[in-house]
Amino acid sequence: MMLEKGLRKALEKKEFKIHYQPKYNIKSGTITGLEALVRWDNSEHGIISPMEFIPNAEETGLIIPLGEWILYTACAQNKKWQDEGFLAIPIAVNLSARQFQHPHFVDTVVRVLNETCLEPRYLELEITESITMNNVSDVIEKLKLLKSLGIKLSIDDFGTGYSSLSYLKKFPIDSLKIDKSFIKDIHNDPDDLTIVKTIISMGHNLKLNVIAEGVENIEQLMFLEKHKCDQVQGFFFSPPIPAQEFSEFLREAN
Ligand code: G
Ligand code: G
Ligand code: MN
Ligand code: NA
Repeated sequence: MMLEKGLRKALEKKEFKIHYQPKYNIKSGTITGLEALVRWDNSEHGIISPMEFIPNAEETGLIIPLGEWILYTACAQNKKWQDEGFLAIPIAVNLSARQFQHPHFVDTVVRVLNETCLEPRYLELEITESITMNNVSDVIEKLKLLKSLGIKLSIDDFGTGYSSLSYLKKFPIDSLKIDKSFIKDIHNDPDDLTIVKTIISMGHNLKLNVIAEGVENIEQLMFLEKHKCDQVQGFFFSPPIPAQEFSEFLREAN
């Protein structure tokens, strides 16, 4: 298949790039973390969104080497910033279900942390509800193992999957990321506001940190602050940007 061949070549040719997006504490306004988001910088087509190639990488299994490259690059970059004297904050890496399900996944994470010398508490893994499609007790075992290493865990796109409530109690997670589709009209749509308020209070009752993604304007930010959301992320603050530019955010935070 053409895309698959293209993706393999792109890995060899090092055409993948990682962009970084800051996360902020809503009360203090300080930077509390960042998320790594992959892009394909293709010589012919320019920047290609992961939405266009991650599904194919999952189907073909290429997500295993690509995912490892992303994990390694994100951890190495975070360690580099720490070594340069910037504020130490966790870097969040998105995981595909297939990557998480791979039998060597935990070993890979441990090896990457060792190779990059990044302390586990400065790595956060963002999983989606789709990982629960597989054997749930296996999933819990793996999550517990990662958690015991000191790695942070969060559920991404929260509210868009299914069976979200039963496993919230069973999974050793730290944070819930409210999906951006609920944030979009939070200031106009009473249903969305109800959903967001409910997720925040449920998260807090379960002692979880709650973060809103896709914050694009001040109205959304004010609603989230009023309803005690812990953290925010979105275009209002910054889109995902290259490492070089991100250093400027860290410089300001120091
Ligand atoms: O940043 P952007 O809007 O282009 O991301 C689109 C989608 O691709 C999102 O669902 C995001 O979670 C996913 N994505 C971005 N980077 C990665 C990655 O490194 N690994 C995986 N598995 N998904 C990613
Ligand atoms: O699935 P995940 O939540 O990891 O994907 C995050 C996606 O959302 C990325 O593609 C990222 O580029 C995008 N994103 C980040 N901030 C905003 C925002 O404020 N608005 C919108 N529409 N997308 C955003
Ligand atoms: Mn994410
Ligand atoms: Na998301």
